[in-house]
Amino acid sequence: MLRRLLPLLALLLAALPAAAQERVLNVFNWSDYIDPYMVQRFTRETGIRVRYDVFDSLESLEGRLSAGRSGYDIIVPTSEPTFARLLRAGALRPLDRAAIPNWRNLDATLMQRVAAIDPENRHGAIYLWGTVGLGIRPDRVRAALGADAPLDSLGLLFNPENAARLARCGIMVMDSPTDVLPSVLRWLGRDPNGHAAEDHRAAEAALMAIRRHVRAIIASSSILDALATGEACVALTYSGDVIQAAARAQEAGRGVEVRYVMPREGAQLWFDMLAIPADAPNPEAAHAFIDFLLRPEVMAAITNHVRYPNAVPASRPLVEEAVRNDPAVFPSAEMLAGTFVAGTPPREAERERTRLWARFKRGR
Ligand code: N2P
Repeated sequence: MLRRLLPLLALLLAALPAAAQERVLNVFNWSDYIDPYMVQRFTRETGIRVRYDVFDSLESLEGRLSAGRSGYDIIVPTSEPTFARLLRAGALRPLDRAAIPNWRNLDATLMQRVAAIDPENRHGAIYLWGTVGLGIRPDRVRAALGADAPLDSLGLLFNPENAARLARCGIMVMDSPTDVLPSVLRWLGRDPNGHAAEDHRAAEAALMAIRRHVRAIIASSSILDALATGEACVALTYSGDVIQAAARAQEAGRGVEVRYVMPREGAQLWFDMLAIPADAPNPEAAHAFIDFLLRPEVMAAITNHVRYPNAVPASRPLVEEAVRNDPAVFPSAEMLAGTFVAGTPPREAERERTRLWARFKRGR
């Protein structure tokens, strides 16, 4: 019986359109960057199974994609430099707006900001955004530096005297030259996007001056864990990661207080883009996923879960009040005025940044 049915089944399958057979969406997203329940919901609603991989730095995302044929349908690169570079290399697929009716939910002003590198926003929608700043344990920092410690200054980290006194409670820096060097240059009063030899020399000197006080230069995902357990008292990393760590520390109830501070010297502001690789195996599912994510209630759930702001204003009233009113999650216009955005350094400068970063990690 079965043997007679099999050829019939094969015939039926062959008659189905390829996409209906495939029904798999391959996602490559940052770690701790979605509400997992929303992924399940997408599968429940569409029948599309999601294979979900994570990365925790732009360097690892770029490394994975540069060879081509990554097998991913959705990637989430930061607008600059990674998204801009992939776009220029022809590695992204133009989006079919007709398949993304929820595109109209996107904040036009925010999207305008990324249109400078992607004319008419043809290749990407903003997923979430945030800043680079400091995760601190205020009590530990005050204990080490005194009651009037400059809690919101990059000087906690980059002033070697401060770093020496904070070394014992744990200084950490995320392992990403791309997302750390602009803040180093800003601290030095230089153009955060400077990439002359002189900029690199100055940044390296500043990093080397604190190197022996830095306990760990590790993946951003590990920094999140270290902040949550109280192992780090000053860490340079992504805003929402610190806020997630603070929430975890509070839940653990062991008296670890963690706070996110946007540096008074100016924080790096970034936008992460939902994009489809040019060679994505299932672009149809990718479009369906982007459309799903841009629903206000889905976006609100994601912001609640990961503590990063999104680009869908209609989600805002659905975000939990405590998250909505937290200026560390949603910075005020005034706070945003002091931020800067990273650019896309030329290849040779990028190589120099990689080399100086390796020396920083080695300590010589
Ligand atoms: C999430 C990291 C935030 C993305 N863990 C930084 N662009």
